[in-house]
Amino acid sequence: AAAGSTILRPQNIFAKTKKDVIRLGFIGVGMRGRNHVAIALNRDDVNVVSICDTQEDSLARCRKQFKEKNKKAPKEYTGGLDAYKRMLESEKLDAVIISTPWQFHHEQAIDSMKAGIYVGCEVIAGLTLDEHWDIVKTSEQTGVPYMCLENVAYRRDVMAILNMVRQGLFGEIIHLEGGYQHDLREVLFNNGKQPYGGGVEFGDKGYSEAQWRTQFNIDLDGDLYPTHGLGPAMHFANINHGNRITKVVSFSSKARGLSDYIEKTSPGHPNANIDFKNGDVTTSLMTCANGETIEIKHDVHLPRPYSIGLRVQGTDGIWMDLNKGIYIEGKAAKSHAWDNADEWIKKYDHPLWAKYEHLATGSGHGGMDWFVDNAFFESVKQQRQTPIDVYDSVTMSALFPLSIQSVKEGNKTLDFPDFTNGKWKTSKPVFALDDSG
Ligand code: A2G
Repeated sequence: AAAGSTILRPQNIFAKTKKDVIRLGFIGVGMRGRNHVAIALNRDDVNVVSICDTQEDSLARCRKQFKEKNKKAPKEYTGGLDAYKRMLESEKLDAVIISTPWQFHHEQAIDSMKAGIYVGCEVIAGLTLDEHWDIVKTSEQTGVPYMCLENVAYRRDVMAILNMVRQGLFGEIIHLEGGYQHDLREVLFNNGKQPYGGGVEFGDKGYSEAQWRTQFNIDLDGDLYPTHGLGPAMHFANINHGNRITKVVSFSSKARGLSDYIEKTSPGHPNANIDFKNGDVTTSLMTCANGETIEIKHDVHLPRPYSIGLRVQGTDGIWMDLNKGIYIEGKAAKSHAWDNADEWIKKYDHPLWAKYEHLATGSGHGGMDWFVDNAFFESVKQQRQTPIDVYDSVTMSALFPLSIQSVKEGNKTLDFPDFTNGKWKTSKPVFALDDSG
């Protein structure tokens, strides 16, 4: 049956009856999908009824997770890229989590929304601007919430700083920075047997992310992974909730890091001759309706320790995660000197972290993965809008196609689309303002 035609069915999301236990399915149970599976299997209010993947290796590892937790084995869907469609048709799911290669997110999310199923989708929403608009329109037409499972906004320090921003400690927000600054060389290349390093293969000869992620760095020049920086930055500036991003321009450096790495790791390997188009450092600058600027970096090809590089700056002070420094005028220990941010972060710990730390501890990325999944599951249980809604989700992701276009057109300044169609003017912030996140 054609995609989208037969999977339409009565939409349980309009039932509006709260659910004590939700029926969850997984599209993609590779490494990232299985992180989410682990969180779901720890809960009594989530019943993971089905999983879908094209690779037996991933299904086998996932199967093991259920066994180890003494949970009922999920129904498995496999056998091709369309297998997920059978899952959407056959299972009465309340929600899906999509953790597949980027090129599949858009279609899988659209089909899931058409089937009336809440979508929690890994970053990013789509490859083109049109695909981002499609997600918005389908969510609006079906009434089905779509949430980007962007986790950095739930990082403990980030939430404490958001708390401080909301309490006015930084004064009026003026400028924000962030980015994805992570040496991905051992993620993009491996020996086909292990997820990280050990060789310089990718594509058919690679394993895990190297099978698909690397090709984007060959084909596209721009910010390929904007949400870890832009997602949290958006909350500091109330983007889509009283504010919006209006313009964007991007610049990319030359691309040397990946071929240099291949040549150093495996001298003479032909992969060093590949023409990687993705510049080593891409910088995007945005302006907002309320006058703030936002700078986002993508920096994943060069040797460097990991950092998101967040900076929040207002009329009363500044925080940077890089130097763990904070300075609030009149309150800092010394003038013109950084305070250690740790004390401030402790003092302004977000109530959600204080309350749920014990449940989040041990889950991925320092616990923030628990929070993002919890927010999604709670929204499904309560049959309500997700705290990161479809507009927020596509906004943080749209820098992917926009930066590519800006770089391609000679660093042209582009209008940033208003996905909310004016609703940003009256929409109030909801993120992390109540118990469910
Ligand atoms: O590296 C990190 O875990 C990233 N997450 C994740 O998005 C992915 O790119 C991964 C590479 O395998 C964060 O930085 C929070």
